[in-house]
Amino acid sequence: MAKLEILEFPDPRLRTVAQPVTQFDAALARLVRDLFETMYDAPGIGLAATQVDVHRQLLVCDVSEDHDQPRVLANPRIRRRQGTQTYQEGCLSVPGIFADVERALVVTVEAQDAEGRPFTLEADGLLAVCIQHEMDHLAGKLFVDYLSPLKREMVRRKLEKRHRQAASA
Ligand code: GNR
Ligand code: NI
Repeated sequence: MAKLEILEFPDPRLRTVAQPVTQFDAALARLVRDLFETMYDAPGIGLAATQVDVHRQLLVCDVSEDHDQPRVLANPRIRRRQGTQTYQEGCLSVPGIFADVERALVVTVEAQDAEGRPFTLEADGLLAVCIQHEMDHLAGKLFVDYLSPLKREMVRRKLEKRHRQAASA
């Protein structure tokens, strides 16, 4: 197993649009294990392959307190959205920044598991937030994109300053 490096905003690689997963092989199984290790270690409730510079439509999540509900979604598609909810989101790629984002309350998602088996999942609450947040990553989108341009610019400056300080430390 290996912990992977997480890209941070405004790294342009986070804007890459992921390609479909086509090979459900041993390399994919290893990537899934590494995504979980990286996510649990962070700690986070979800992680998209985009965040570790792998541009495939693959995400993992686990919103349980006990880390006993791991989910793998390859090639996810939202088939139905119902209602709205607002949740204060954070992102491992935008560390230390939190902001309210409005998303669907319930999503019906079709995806494939790590072996390529198709399944349908109806998610609500935090799981629905997390899946929508991770699917945005696969499309090259970040939660700060929902903020005003001024706020997003403030976030960019703050993180770039922190990156400079980390580089010179
Ligand atoms: O760990 C995470 N917590 C979180 C909290 C509210 C809304 C979304 C998330 S996802 C985030 C991990 C992450 O950045 N995944 O891409
Ligand atoms: Ni994120």
